[in-house]
Amino acid sequence: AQLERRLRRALDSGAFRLHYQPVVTLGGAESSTFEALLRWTDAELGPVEPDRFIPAAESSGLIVPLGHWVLEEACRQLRGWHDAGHESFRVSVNVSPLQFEQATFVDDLTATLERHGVSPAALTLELTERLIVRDLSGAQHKMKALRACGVEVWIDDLGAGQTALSYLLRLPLSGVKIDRSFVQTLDDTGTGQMVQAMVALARALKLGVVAEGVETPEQLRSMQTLGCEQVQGFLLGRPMPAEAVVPWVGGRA
Ligand code: G
Ligand code: G
Ligand code: MN
Ligand code: NA
Repeated sequence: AQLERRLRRALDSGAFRLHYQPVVTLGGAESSTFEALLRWTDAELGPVEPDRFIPAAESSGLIVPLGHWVLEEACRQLRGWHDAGHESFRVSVNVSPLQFEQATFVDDLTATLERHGVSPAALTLELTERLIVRDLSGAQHKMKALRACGVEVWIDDLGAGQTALSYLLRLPLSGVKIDRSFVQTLDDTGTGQMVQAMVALARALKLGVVAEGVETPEQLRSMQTLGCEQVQGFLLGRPMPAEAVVPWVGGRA
């Protein structure tokens, strides 16, 4: 409850920030998609981990206004990058089930995009399996509307939860992000085959694939060998403040 009060105050006082982590396409194409990640430094508590405050924001319902702020801020930032000549930059935003389940979610999102003059094609939403399990038909309905307006939807943390694989067939998805636990246990028996199977499934469904949590050159080589076309992780780029993104891209060119 105390954390909740602090969260509410942080939201009112503009204490949240977004950091951006690059999603890198292997073998060529310039990297221009960045995952937006919430950061919060409380005056007394210091930096608070999202793994701690997001569950608190979810259980209190604060995740709804906080999630609105995240989308607003991501669109504002996209507009800034596009205006500065980085028209290819895209942002991927994590959306909590409670926020996605709001009846006005799709309308609010399209209004935010319009207000900032940002193309829907510049935005990806990352949804977790939890959401689909809760309300498959509601998720289908909203995802169809999002796809129709040009916003991509990806499944985050694939393999970490309880998705029935059949759900992947029934949703208008653009891609899947393989949970970092797979990348981090590649030496275990069967993990490589599991990743290969997820990649094959994604290919068959014409979905993109991102391997998350790549921290070492060995992991990068393995994921490449297993057929992952895109990777994300500390080895390639840590989450960074917005102002570090353009220099980061420049440093790779
Ligand atoms: O950035 P970090 O790895 O510490 O994030 C921890 C968790 O918090 C991840 O599961 C991530 O998806 C989640 N998270 C980070 N930013 C956001 C956000 O803006 N909205 C939601 N709903 N979750 C987020
Ligand atoms: O659940 P989600 O995939 O959205 O979580 C994203 C979180 O993963 C971010 O908070 C980010 O800080 C973290 N992350 C990104 N790359 C790595 C990595 O290479 N290793 C670890 N341990 N965490 C990572
Ligand atoms: Mn994510
Ligand atoms: Na993830």
